[in-house]
Amino acid sequence: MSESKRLFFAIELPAPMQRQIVRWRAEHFLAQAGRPVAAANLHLTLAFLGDVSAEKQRALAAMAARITQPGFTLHLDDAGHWLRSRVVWLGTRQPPRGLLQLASMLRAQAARSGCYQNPQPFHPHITLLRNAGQGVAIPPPGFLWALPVNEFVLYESVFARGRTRYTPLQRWTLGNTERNSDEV
Ligand code: 2AM
Repeated sequence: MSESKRLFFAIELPAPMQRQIVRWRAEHFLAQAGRPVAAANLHLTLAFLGDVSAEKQRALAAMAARITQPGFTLHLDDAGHWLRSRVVWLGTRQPPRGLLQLASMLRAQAARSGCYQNPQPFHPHITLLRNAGQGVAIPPPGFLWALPVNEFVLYESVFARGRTRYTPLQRWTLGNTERNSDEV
């Protein structure tokens, strides 16, 4: 039997945007505010899958390939701090319908495949800091990044030598009636 992988579907951020966000984070948060997520790991999760066998991964990929919907633009114009999970995040005040639809579809497919899905509503966010203490001040809105989203990605999460790395495994184009997916 093949080994399972820890997987999730997400929206990838282009490297220049990851760098911009990291610069903004360095300007607005003290070093002790929390543990910063590495630039290359900044992403927006659509559906977390957990530990998945190769067989289940193939089934999930086949279902993902059947999703047909247009792309959308995400406006990152909000930030917040979840005290319970100790996460400081970047997000959007008005999630586009396409984003909610995509996440809902992927989450439903994951649930049908037996991947546990958190019953909490989907809160689209990009985790900026982990282990953030109570007193972290969130910068006032006044920033905005517009991200055209034309694809979604299946990532593997690997924890090795004290670091987490997210590796894209496969990607699917949105706004395309011809179904396609690219192995990365
Ligand atoms: P987080 O950033 O809010 O912690 C890879 O770990 C991605 O999957 C992260 O974006 C993480 O969200 C998300 N994730 C990890 N465990 C999860 C879980 N049990 N339920 C939902 N999302 C999870």
